[in-house]
Amino acid sequence: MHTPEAAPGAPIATHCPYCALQCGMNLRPTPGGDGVTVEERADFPVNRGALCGKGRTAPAVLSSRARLTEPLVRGDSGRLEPAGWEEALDKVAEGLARTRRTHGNDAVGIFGGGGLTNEKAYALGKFARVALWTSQIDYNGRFCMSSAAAAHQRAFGLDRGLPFPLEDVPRTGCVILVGSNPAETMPPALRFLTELKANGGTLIVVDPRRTRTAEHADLHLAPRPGTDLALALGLLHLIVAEGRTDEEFIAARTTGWEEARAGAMAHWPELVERITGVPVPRLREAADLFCAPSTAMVLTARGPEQQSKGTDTVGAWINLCLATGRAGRPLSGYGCLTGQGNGQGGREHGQKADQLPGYRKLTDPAARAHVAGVWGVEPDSLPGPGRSAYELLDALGGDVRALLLMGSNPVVSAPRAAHIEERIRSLDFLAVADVVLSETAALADVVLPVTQWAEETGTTTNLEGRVLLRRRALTPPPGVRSDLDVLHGLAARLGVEKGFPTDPEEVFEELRLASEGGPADYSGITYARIEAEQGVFWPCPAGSPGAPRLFLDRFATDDGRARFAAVTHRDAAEMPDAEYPLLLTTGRVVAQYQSGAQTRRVPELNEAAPGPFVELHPRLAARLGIDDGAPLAVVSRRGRAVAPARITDTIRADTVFMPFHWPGAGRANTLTNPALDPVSRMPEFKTCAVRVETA
Ligand SMILES: Nc1nc2c(c(=O)[nH]1)N[C@H]1C(S)=C(S)[C@@H](COP(=O)(O)OP(=O)(O)OC[C@H]3O[C@@H](n4cnc5c(=O)[nH]c(N)nc54)[C@H](O)[C@@H]3O)O[C@H]1N2
Ligand SMILES: Nc1nc2c(c(=O)[nH]1)N[C@H]1C(S)=C(S)[C@@H](COP(=O)(O)OP(=O)(O)OC[C@H]3O[C@@H](n4cnc5c(=O)[nH]c(N)nc54)[C@H](O)[C@@H]3O)O[C@H]1N2
Ligand code: SF4
Ligand SMILES: [Mo]
Repeated sequence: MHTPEAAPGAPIATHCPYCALQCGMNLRPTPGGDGVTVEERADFPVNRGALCGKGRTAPAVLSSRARLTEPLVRGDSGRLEPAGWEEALDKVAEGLARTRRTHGNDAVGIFGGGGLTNEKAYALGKFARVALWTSQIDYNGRFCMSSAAAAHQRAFGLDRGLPFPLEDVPRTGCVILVGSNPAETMPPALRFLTELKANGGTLIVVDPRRTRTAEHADLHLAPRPGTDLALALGLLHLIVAEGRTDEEFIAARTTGWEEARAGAMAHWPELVERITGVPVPRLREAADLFCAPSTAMVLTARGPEQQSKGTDTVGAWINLCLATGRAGRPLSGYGCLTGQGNGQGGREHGQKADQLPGYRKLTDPAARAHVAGVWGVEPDSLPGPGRSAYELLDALGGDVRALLLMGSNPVVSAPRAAHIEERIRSLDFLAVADVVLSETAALADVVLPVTQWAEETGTTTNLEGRVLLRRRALTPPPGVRSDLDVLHGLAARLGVEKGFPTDPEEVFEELRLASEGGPADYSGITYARIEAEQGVFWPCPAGSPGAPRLFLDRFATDDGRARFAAVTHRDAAEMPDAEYPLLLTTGRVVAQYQSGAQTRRVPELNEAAPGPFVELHPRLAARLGIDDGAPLAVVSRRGRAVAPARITDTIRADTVFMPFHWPGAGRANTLTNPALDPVSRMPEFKTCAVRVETA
């Protein structure tokens, strides 16, 4: 049973457990004293009190019957059975140590999550390097914003999703929103777009579906999935041809224009129309709307990013901003709308395969020396970079034989999921820390029940780069421990007695030191400051006020100039053919979150979104003789999924769409293609070839 932390009547100010908007909310202890209710918190500027249904119902997960409240260990019967914490932790430490002894350090893997707090992500990365000495750590953020992150690094020398606060969005002249559906994925953020329009700004939405977001647009472009790179090049072509580039800005603040320009010039409008399906007049309209005002922004999300050319695609959209002088200036620029609760902070502090805290590179000798100093180990003892998320999951049961998983549910969310599920089943040892028995946890040898959100304190960094404090509002049920406790207990059993504190603020104090001087410098941020200032924007060295707006004077590259990307269009890894004539794209609905592990436990959300479906156009349905609601099989080279048809003219006739929130027969990821972007190692969740038949 839960016990509230505050006196009855006193609300605790905190943030939502789910997406990267990290809406502010108050938690008020219930009169009976056994839980909390969510209340409006109007003072937080990002959502000003507004919440979506997931945020409003978040406490239901913690008190759900599905909530794990004691460790589970797979017994001789083959079933998961309740066990004590000492036994469970002993088993995990043994499982990991045995594999290490027999197969070497890199046979032990760790898979983390972008929902974990900064403190947890930091501790998990440190645990891999100093308690297990393994290079094999990565996390689900690789499946999320890694292409935008790579493009950011390449263009600007720094990866912070938005280089400006969301409050700047309504004040710019034009926003191109590419493959982002905030009406479903960040409802309170829709306000920034409606205010933009009320202020006289224009909104262009690029999405193969006329989404609820696209309905707000002045112009909706519906390209074929996987063709955003050509679209961006086509727009730049028109802008160059019409002499609308900002030559002064290009000369003063960028490098690489000639090659980028050549790439765009090779994509004349008629060719782009053929590739994307977007008519030339619509392209011209978009170029006009973008160039007319003196300020403009391009915002991308998973649509253009989750492609095997996601990095180049984002690069092409950044090129458009640079060529028109719409970057590094007030109220203008490129931004990526990061997804998970701590999608930004979770990509900065070392749970990524190639990374040390503070967004430092694991291959940089100075970074290794600095972080090793904070950790009290020899720089040479730190392993090198490991495999990316999909490659790590694909190696399970082969080179990597034991896995500790925290904050992800890859059985549902990984591409080519049936294969990944089979890889997970072939492990010698799997331990999962979770709040509920996710589909992946159900396969584990040991399941560790952990605290989450309202039951613990910790920081997250929202999509704006604003570091926030979530505060504990409830005493967790007995039998449940925090992820930090888990790592502390495991490290001790692996012979590392010190360096894994269980108090989040103590971990944050160490993270400050480890990040000091790095690109994502948190050294000037404290819990007290976050609370006093409604969050603090990094980079924030000691004494700094924080940095809501980046790049206004210089970009973060060595020479201070932004770098154009030399890119040209290429096809998706899999194109439609006679056998698989349609394109499948995947995404989200408002009432479910990710693999659904949490939101499928909330009755109100399940009623709103009870199961998977396949969106298809009436023309396609008529051709196939399919009625609305009839079971439909979608078949790709990876497998077959079955879900009811949802017939709608809001989707292109050559494309079908499935949300990915459910396991079982309707699992969208049974179908998806794990073709990886060569730079970001992002899988191609947004495009694969399929055929559709009656089930
Ligand atoms: N309700 C809800 N909200 C969420 C989440 C959730 O699971 N549920 N998850 C959170 C997380 S982690 C993330 S990453 C964000 C994701 O937020 P979004 O990126 O907004 O979500 P998606 O639905 O994955 O994709 C957005 C749109 O991309 C379109 N799209 C598909 N293929 C293409 C393409 O080739 N090109 C273009 N331009 N568009 C394409 C889809 O039709 C879809 O409307 O949402 C966050 N918020
Ligand atoms: N087809 C398709 N697949 C996709 C996508 C897509 O658009 N299309 N999007 C991709 C994207 S952007 C993302 S981000 C991934 C997300 O997919 P997943 O990585 O599976 O994310 P979640 O479902 O949020 O899984 C988080 C798990 O951690 C648990 N959890 C929550 N909080 C904590 C905590 O504090 N500690 C611990 N130990 N556990 C916790 C939850 O209960 C849940 O089981 O899916 C990717 N997969
Ligand atoms: S928009 Fe995101 S952060 Fe806000 S309430 Fe909904 S899920 Fe939570
Ligand atoms: Mo994500």
